Amino acid sequence: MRRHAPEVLAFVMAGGEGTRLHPLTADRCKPSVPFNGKHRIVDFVLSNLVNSEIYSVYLLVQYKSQALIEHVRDAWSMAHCIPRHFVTVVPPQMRNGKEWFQGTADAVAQNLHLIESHRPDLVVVFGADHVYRMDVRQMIDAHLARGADVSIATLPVPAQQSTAFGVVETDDDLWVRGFQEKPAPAQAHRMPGQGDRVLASMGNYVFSTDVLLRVLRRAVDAGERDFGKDILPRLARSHRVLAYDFATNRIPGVGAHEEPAYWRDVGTIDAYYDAHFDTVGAQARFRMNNPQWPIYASPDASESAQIVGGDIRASVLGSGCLVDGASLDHALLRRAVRVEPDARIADSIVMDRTVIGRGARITRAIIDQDNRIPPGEVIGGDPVRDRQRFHVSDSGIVVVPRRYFAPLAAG
Ligand code: ADQ
Repeated sequence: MRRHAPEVLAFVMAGGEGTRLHPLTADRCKPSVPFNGKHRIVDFVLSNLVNSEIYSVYLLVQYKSQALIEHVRDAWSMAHCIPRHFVTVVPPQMRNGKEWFQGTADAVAQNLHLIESHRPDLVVVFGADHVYRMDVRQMIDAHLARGADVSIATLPVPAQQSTAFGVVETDDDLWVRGFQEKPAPAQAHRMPGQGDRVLASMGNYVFSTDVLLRVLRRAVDAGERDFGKDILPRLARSHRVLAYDFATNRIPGVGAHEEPAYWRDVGTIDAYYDAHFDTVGAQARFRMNNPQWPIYASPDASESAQIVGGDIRASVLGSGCLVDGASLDHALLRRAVRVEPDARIADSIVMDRTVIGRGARITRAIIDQDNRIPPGEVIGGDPVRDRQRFHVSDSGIVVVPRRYFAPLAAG
């Protein structure tokens, strides 16, 4: 039981360009990329913070942030009458010179005045491109109980994935002895006795405020710009840096069961696609719906989905969808998608307001929003043909950009 809840200020790092999610990030930043039937990726971190009773949240944005700003306005405006309850978007304001945020640490360093004016006990700095549930209070409790200066949320991943993560080396008590940012697998520090696995940073940090202020003031002078590349490798040698074991984080589940720990970086097309299908099915690895730990989305005034007829298996239909005599097998349709007779969608994600024309075949594809797929069109299933028109991921997922097939004019 927590006795005195510390004052916590959160920074959510939402400025990532998301080049590996291209073309989904052609005109929106990574955190505002849609996810599942009605969410955007940023909703996971924001829900985790708010469900953890952390209500003072600054969202640091940069690239192509218009969609994200509108989403935060629609989905995350918290009661104005309660002091210190806010999710506020902070654009780069060039307070330390004529430059945008040059990296994650620089983004926070350019906003030190916000920390100074709030005077919290702790500052949490969390990434915005992960699908997960996490009770941040449990990490904070570990940070305080162990007397850490900094805590890094961690979990084991296969060593071949080391180039995508910060790799943490700890002693037996989880004190961090070394930090390598995205090392090659051959150089990555292996977890003792854990097979060929490394301990990965989840990009979520808890800082004691005075430590963070000192570190970032020095970083500005030393030209250090990134937590993963510059700050954490240095702090691992000089400060009490704790690895927080994400596997110990407990989330109440549906019914009597605890929710199994799940975390996924969705920074690539393949990881993004796979994470969607982890949410589908009666035994889904990750359930979007957990009333004990909701993942909030923007309010939705559209009507319920309607199935006129068809053959439908293991699929998700967002509100306002209309399926008329089509076949859906592992199809994830977001809001107001219309599927016309004899169309077939398999192992695919279709985003808002898209129309799948009569008899079209969509296989292992992501169709971004506002497309009108012509009758009889075939997308997916033939990498050579698909590559001539579209981006195709390493594992063969075809991505059709927004408005590639222009929608008909209204009326
Ligand atoms: P990456 O996710 O590859 O690795 P990065 O691209 O810096 O690192 O993104 C981290 C977060 O910060 C993302 O949410 C991104 O949107 C945001 N961001 C990036 N640049 C920003 C900027 N200039 N301004 C504001 N926000 C910005 C990081 C860590 C690794 C860790 C992985 C876990 O560096 O050590 O293992 O996250 O996914």
